[in-house]
Amino acid sequence: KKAVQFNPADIKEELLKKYPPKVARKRATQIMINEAQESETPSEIVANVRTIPGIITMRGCTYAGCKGVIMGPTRDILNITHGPIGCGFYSWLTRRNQTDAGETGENYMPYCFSTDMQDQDIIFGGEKKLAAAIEEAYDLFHPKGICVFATCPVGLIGDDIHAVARKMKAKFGDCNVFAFSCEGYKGVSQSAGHHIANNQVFTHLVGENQTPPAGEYKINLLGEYNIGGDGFEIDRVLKKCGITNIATFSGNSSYEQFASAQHADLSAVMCHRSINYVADMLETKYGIPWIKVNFIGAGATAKSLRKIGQYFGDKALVDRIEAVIAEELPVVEAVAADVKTRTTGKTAMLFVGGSRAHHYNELFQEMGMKTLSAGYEFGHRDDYEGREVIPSLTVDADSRNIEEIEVEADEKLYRARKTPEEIKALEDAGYKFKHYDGLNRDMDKGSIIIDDLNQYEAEKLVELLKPDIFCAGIKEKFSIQKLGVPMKQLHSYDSGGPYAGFKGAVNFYKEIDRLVSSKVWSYMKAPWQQNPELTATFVWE
Ligand code: CFN
Ligand code: HCA
Repeated sequence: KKAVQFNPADIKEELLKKYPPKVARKRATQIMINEAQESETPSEIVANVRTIPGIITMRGCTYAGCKGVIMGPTRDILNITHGPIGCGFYSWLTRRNQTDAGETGENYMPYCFSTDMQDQDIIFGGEKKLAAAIEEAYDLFHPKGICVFATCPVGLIGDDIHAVARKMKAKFGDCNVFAFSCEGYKGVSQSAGHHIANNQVFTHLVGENQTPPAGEYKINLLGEYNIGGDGFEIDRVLKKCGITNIATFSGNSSYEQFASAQHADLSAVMCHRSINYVADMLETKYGIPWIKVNFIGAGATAKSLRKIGQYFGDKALVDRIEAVIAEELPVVEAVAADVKTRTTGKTAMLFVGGSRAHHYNELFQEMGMKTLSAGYEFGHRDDYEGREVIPSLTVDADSRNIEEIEVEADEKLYRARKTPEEIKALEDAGYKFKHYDGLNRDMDKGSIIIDDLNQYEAEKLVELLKPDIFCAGIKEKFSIQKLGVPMKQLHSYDSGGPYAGFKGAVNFYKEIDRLVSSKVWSYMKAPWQQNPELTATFVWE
């Protein structure tokens, strides 16, 4: 099958056609025909803004970003959701973050802790119930840390979760209890939850352990969550190279890892979107610089290892990294050469949270595939356009409106249209420069980049461009498959993984080859193929 030829401007128009004019105008600012090449200024996109009411977004909430994403994968901190049971239950392991209990055997991942708020707690307040839940958890497990997460009703009724946490911490003496005001409705997406989690974990935990861990070439791996075992594969490769990973934020992480993060010499940032705040705070407070890495894709993995080697500049390390790459890469390349005979020229669409659309684009390129359209659920402008300036983001997210903080931070961050004079002024004011490419740079000219894609537009895009594979999340999975197009979850990896590192690349090539080469999807008839006239009519009686 040949790649579809299309005029991106027509596609954009088609996507917007059904909307009322005001909605179409707003959505138009979030759909961009890509122009960005090395020498060009990236096209402008509006991102990190509220979803228009009535649109069925793919986004999640602030609680999900804080509890589910950042703190959830930590194995020996006991996470209590203060709220109705659904919030705790649905953020419990659906993301497929893997854990290995390690030597201590301490692992709370198999448990789901919640205060299970009821009507009477909403009416009379839930603080006493929360204190009792913390006490019960402490008595049963004696963990090093207990974290408390607010859900929507907690903010609405005004329970002071921080006061409860402080009281319980003082009472126990040997357990660090702290809370997150991550009510689901705050901010515009998961992203605000990341920010809140970053600030609290940095304030209450990082730096607690004064004893430097043993090992050479110490790094922190930021923004890696061990989905489908990705972190295990990255750790295998790092270890083989002789690089010591002090703390992963936060796949299979432990309390001690967070507490020791300030002892690292370098932070390697995998998912910039979710953890850039910690990276900046480690740099500002402890002088630990950060670099962007990407372990999705064999080429990207090799490049990232070399980048780490270059930072330390030590010949022994650089040689070892080269030896590891020389040993690992040929196996991967042999599989790539085989699958490429079937995958070259096939097309993909990638719509994932805040960094995977970018990272997986590289993996598809390694298979000779073309990404027709991609975007983030909740990326900010710097994730699209790249980033050049780093301000200090050490702000107390609980003392101010998180939306205000986000807007302010974004204004300083995004790189695109700053004049050389503006950049110089920022430099003079003490901001350090760092180059970090956004999604635009990696996408072909003429591809379509869409922020906060919704269910309607997803189906329309598939109908118009008929990609060979569509990648997104569980909410999109079945509607896309019903259109006769294979769908791969790039959040939870369905039941697969790891896809990171060298071994992960092999897994991914094989999985995608299977999906795009399968005949089964062609037997599905999409509604418009069966009956082009089919429409639904709403009759107002
Ligand atoms: S593991 Fe990460 S890589 S942390 Fe983030 S922005 Fe989510 S949970 Mo889903 S898969 Fe996704 Fe990224 Fe970073 Fe995952 S693309 S939406 S909040 N994400
Ligand atoms: C979240 C988590 C999620 C959801 C994935 C999906 C994940 O945003 O709350 O929609 O399939 O990766 O588990 O992004």
